[in-house]
Amino acid sequence: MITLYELKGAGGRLYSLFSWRTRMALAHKGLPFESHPVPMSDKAAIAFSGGKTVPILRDGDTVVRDSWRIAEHLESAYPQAPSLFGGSIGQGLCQTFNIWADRTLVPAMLPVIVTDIHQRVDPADREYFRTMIEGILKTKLEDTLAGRDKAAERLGRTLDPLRAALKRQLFVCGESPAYADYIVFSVFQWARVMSPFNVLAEDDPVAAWRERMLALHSGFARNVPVA
Ligand SMILES: N[C@@H](CCC(=O)N[C@@H](CS)C(=O)NCC(=O)O)C(=O)O
Repeated sequence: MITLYELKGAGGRLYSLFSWRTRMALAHKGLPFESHPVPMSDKAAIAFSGGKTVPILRDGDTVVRDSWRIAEHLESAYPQAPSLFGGSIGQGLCQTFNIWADRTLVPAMLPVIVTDIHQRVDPADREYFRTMIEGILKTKLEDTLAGRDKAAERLGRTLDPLRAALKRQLFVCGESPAYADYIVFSVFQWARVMSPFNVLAEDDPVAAWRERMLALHSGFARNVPVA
């Protein structure tokens, strides 16, 4: 039995962006799992993992924390199921891409949607979330909201290379999706679950790709509570 510890938002929203990478990886491998959502401030609930963040995967007797390490675990523990990386070169390249996404794409999306996230976290997490995020962004949430249009423009520029790639191929990984697609998708699913703000224009090739991602694995990511 596989259990995924992730974040519990208001109204059953599952908003941990890193956990979406794991969710999609599990669906890709065809592995059933049980979701165990916890409030962000409840560190006692995840103390067994030795850390303070989700996702955490419990796979039989094995506990793995950190979305990248979980992807590596799934790839090596379930080699017969569809591959997440397509071999060792793909795995190395994908790790580089994972770091790029975490340091470039995630910070570009955060100021665009953060005030909406704050309104939709578990009510018990409101103050915890505000303090944490204002510390990271070094601004009050209200000031971040005032700068949203500029942040959305910055996000648009950050997406440029991705947009160019998705004009040439259907998925980040080429003809069919794999883990690098799930890395990027997690950022858009985070936005979709927590924010009504339109982060992509309808005619954007990235929007068409997002639709393809939502259709995967029998609409696995489409059919969840959203903003
Ligand atoms: N590098 C980690 C990042 C995990 C992470 O930051 N998770 C967030 C939720 S998406 C979290 O648990 N934050 C809790 C906190 O900062 O208190 C991964 O890829 O799993």
